Amino acid sequence: MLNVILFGPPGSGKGTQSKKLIDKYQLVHLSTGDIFRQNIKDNTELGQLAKNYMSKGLLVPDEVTIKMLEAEVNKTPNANGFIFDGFPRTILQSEALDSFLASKNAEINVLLAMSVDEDELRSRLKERAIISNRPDDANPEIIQKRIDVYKNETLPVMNYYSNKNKFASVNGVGPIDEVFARLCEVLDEVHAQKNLN
Ligand code: B4P
Repeated sequence: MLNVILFGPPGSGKGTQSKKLIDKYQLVHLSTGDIFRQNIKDNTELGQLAKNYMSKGLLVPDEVTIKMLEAEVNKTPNANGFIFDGFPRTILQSEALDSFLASKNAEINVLLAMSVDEDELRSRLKERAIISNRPDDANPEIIQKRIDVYKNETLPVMNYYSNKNKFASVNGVGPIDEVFARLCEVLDEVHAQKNLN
């Protein structure tokens, strides 16, 4: 199993790159943001709750998010591995993910971060707002809130995996295919290393 956390600030390209990576490495894509948006569209109870937080640029509470993620993983017991896109976003989510995977004799192999400067993030999200119909992209104040939440609540996740020697980072700025090639270089190495052990 190859389990990868694709990590980065809002608009860094996690969703964009995940779609390409799952094809190449035959992994299951789990995007907590996509699952919340689908629930909002279907007007489920979870969707109504998530909407309250997402529309303000805040994180959905850990308890709800962790339960939802675990249920999604359990839907594909025979997966080759997962790309976790947008999860974990807090230390509590990281600890929950690690013990959940350990209960299945599995683990995170690497947290792969994409670094993108704030001006570039703001400009990407502003552009996406034109086509995405996402309320959290439409307002510059909410975009800033998401960036601030990332710095305060999500960045510590990087140190958490770095302390476990499971951290790598690539430059997330540049054409999509170039960023993809950078990610593949790291993942090929992680894959080769894993097969050696
Ligand atoms: P997410 O759905 O995870 O979305 P995101 O972080 O905003 O964007 P992403 O990084 O995936 O960017 P994308 O590829 O689309 O989160 C949304 C919200 O859901 C959160 O704010 C939170 O409220 C909630 N949520 C989700 N997970 C949660 C959790 N675990 N706990 C609690 N709450 C949670 O790229 C952005 C744009 O850039 C696109 O338009 C793309 O075309 C463009 N782009 C991508 N790569 C580019 C490149 N190399 N160059 C130029 N443009 C590029």
